[in-house]
Amino acid sequence: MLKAILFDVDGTLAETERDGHRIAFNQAFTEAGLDWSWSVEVYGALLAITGGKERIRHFIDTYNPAYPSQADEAAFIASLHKAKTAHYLRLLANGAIPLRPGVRRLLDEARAQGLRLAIVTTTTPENVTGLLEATLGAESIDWFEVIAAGDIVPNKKPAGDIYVYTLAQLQLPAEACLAIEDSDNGVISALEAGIPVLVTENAYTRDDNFNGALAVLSDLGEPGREIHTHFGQVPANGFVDCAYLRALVRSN
Ligand code: XBP
Ligand code: MG
Repeated sequence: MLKAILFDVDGTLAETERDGHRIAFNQAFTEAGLDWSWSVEVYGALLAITGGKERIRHFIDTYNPAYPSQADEAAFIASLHKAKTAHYLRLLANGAIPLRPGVRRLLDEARAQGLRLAIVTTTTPENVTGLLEATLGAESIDWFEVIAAGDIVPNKKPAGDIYVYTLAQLQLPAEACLAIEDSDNGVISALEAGIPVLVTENAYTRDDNFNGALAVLSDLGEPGREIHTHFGQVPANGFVDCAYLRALVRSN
């Protein structure tokens, strides 16, 4: 029986990557005097690497960009990433990033029905609270029993660590939970912890294969707004509600 919904953040709660994280990385690069600039396309390729610090390191290793050689590369990346987080938080506070369709509606319904909620993400903790504050108000931070984020576990998605950590915090078995994710990395991570997954895809993840997901939808949908079911059970009401999530978990 479904007891808790576990939400991924980036690409799932909101389309944060292209017009949020990417812009903030570029602002941090410019501020540091680097001529690096991640285009929409390059950023799409870099998304295969989760975690901002890990993404910067991967960029340095594979694209070999010019930059002043550093005695301590880890410290250099950490300071660039800290600046990036500050830029990202500013973008959020300016209202640059809305929630995806159906997110607020589903959260409201889940809370009304006593379903437990958690956030399970690779991003930095401040980015999660910043997004929640900017979109749902500061009080929404308390709607989530667990906010599992960033470096809290040794290995980021696609490793299952962050989901295993969340299950332990919630003290729930994997089968009592449903993860909502937008990417292969997220699906692999949840499945490694044994948690069933619903996918709401987006422009960056459209070509992912989502192997093992129970269903793949365009988004959570809203009454009167069309959604597409790419795979799995079609939402009977035309949008994702708690009854649909329960049916998905029962079918697992
Ligand atoms: C998103 C990520 C993160 C963000 C950047 O993962 O991979 O790296 O792009 O965040 P998820 P940081 O979809 O699991 O939330 O720069 O704070 O790491
Ligand atoms: Mg995601």
